Amino acid sequence: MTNMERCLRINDHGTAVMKRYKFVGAKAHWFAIVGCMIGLHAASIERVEAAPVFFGSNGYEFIEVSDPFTGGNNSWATASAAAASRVFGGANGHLATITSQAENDALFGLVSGLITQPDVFAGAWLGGKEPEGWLVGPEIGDLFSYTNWGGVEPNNMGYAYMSIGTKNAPSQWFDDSVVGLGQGFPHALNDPVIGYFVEYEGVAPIPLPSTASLLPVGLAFVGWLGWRRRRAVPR
Ligand SMILES: [Ca+2]
Ligand SMILES: [Ca+2]
Repeated sequence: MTNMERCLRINDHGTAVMKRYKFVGAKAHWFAIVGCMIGLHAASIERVEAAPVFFGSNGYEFIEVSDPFTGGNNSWATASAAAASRVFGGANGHLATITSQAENDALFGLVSGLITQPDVFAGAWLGGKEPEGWLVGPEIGDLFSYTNWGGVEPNNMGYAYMSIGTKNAPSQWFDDSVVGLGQGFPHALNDPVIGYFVEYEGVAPIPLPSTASLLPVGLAFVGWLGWRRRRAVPR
């Protein structure tokens, strides 16, 4: 729904109120709509996107890459740059850094159920590498504290990714091998990384005011215009 459509709807509800305050007629109708649209526009400036999911005060999302095994489409470096260029709530993202089981669970929760095919091994990049530890975010330079390696991992001194498919230790971590284009590049069979997790630090959600609460903005604008008109009338 566009802002204009929202305001037309709000204004229909507000007609009775406008009549009570004698703001009737076509001009008042349009003044109210303009005021409403100004209010909606002001609200939208502060609005944060709804897509990322919150865990604590951080936002998280999973980005699936189309054609992830072609060239550098989904290399760790490409994914890291893409994550850093994303903005949510005024904060730039970074490849997710996982420092607790709860954070791991929250991230896996973003994708569990997304891949419904049985026996699919898929993965999503994280912001670290073995043995260096975290390479991005506030933990940059830190060795891994919490880890969730699966089976024999880490066994390749590679970039970390989480298994997000339905087999091969879902929610556990792997480090990528040199098979295919080399370290940091996914491989359809060995390291089937199809996307990446983005984390945004310290972004509190700012809910968009309900459309009903914007009615006073429109009415206040009408009132102000009416006051100006009355003042402008020659006596
Ligand atoms: Ca983190
Ligand atoms: Ca490995």
